[in-house]
Amino acid sequence: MTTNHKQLLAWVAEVEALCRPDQVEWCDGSQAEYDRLTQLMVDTDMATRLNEKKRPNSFLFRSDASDVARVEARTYIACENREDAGPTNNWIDPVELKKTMTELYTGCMKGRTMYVIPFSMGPIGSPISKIGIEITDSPYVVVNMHIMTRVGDKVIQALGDDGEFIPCLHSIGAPLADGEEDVPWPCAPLEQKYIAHFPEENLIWSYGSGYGGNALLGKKCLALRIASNMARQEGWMAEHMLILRLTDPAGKRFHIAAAFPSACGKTNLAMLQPTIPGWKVECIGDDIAWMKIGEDGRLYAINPEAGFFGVAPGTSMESNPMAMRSLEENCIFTNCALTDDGDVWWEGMDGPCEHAIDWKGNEWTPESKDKAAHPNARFTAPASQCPVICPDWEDPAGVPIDAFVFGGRRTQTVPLVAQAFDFDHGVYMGAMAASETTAAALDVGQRLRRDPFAMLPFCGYNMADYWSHWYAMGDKLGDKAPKIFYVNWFRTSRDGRWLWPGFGENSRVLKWMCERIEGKIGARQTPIGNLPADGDLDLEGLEIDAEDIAELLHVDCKAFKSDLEDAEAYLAKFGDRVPARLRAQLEAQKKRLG
Ligand code: SAT
Ligand code: MN
Repeated sequence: MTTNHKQLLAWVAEVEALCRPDQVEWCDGSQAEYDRLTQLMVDTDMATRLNEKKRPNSFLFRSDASDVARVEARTYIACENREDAGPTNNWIDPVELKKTMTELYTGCMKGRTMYVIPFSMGPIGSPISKIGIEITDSPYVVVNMHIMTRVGDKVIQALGDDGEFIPCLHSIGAPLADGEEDVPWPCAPLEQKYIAHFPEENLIWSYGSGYGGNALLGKKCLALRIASNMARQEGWMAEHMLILRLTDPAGKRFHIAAAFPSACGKTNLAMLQPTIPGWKVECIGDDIAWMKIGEDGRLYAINPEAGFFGVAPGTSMESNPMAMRSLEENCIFTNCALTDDGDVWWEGMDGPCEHAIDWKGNEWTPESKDKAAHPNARFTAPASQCPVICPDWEDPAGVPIDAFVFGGRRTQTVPLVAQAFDFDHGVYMGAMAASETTAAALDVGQRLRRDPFAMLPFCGYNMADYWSHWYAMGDKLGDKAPKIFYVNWFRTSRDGRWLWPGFGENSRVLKWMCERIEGKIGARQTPIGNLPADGDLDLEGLEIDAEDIAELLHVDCKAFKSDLEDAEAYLAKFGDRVPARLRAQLEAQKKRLG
């Protein structure tokens, strides 16, 4: 299919002239294209085809050991004024960055094919969707984008001759000299990696990495960093949230959007199998929500993605059977281990593994010092393969959101669940969210960090302005605004044991939220929010010590008080851009804690 879109043709020609690939291919999104490219990568030893009997049409990739996760220190917001990026983003002057990156891009695709990928974030034709064009020299990116987004001719058609698109330029940054042999995972050294966003022109430039959110530019770069900025300007929301539908035994539906940092169990919650009889969860999305106010004044959400890019280690029939069943065929695995019978394996998968080739390509046995799969090993799976995908997951109108849930990984202090007193207090809860860091970004170290709304690495503008935008949305939504909750599945006892069983049992907490939304039950008011009163949480059939429950629902005012000092210092970083309403919430919290 050809296009007459002048601006698109001009941009592609300009990039071709700069990057000098050997050839240019426009991606049509077809199965034939997917099959041809995966075969090409098998033939050039970039990919391993898995055992057709065990996992049909699926492939394993091993990345370079230096290119295994998002690189936050190399991720930039390049806008004119540093203050507009704010203290949580790496800022560079756009003119300077363009100069540096233009030099890097010059001739960077030599010896390679340049792929032009037209993609839609969100169902094609939805008023909430956006079109992007990714140019990349990585066939791995092309096949992942096939799964993660809607790719090809249908997008070109929707774009027409003058439709709006977001240009996303990506190069692995590894040109090939004449006759030079390629490596299985070409990429550039760390100091040449740049994941750059130009929010003033809705432009993305990424160089040097082939991994995940650094390279699949529709995901974190477009759907969060650039989209969050567009959303603020246009009056909608782009959030790092899963979306699920919960149906109660009477058939009443609730839609929940929940924000947790990377690798804190969003995929598990999105596909949860309730342990309480009669309740059902269906998945709409596991990572990103785009939300607009509908004609009835409620907030409607779509999942802009078409697949799951999930953390493999820890995923099992026990922890997430619906994810496991989504992975049975047509999937891409990255940095998992390869078993002797040509299948994938990772730590925490059901059943042991006696021998494998690890993610680095070395022999591995349970005695080996290293892990078989990288802690940030990923699967790329079509969302349509999930057995509990919601029948309305591609509804262009989206689903009406009843509740927002925030949370993180906190082994101490934070109780199992608390409801915000009102929307303003909920924004305070989201803004003050903190989490122990995970392997999804390895360059940040292992520690507790504030991660407001789980957007710390993904908010494309000043975080304080983002909080103001939340208040503005709350005002527009008025009494139709979703109710707000804060959860923590990760509390441990003094001897390091998980206090809450998690997984399917989390449905008990969701049920409590629904009953609160419906006004069916009261709550115990505490200084930090409304908690389930004794007997409110449905614990029937669950074997759990009364002491553990008491601990899980205990509010340690002393610990929260000492957290306040840190919260104040954190807010101070944003100076006078912090909305007065957020400061007022902090003061109110202080008073309540006494
Ligand atoms: O690599 S990604 O950024 O897509 C995954 C994540 O960190 O959530
Ligand atoms: Mn994520």
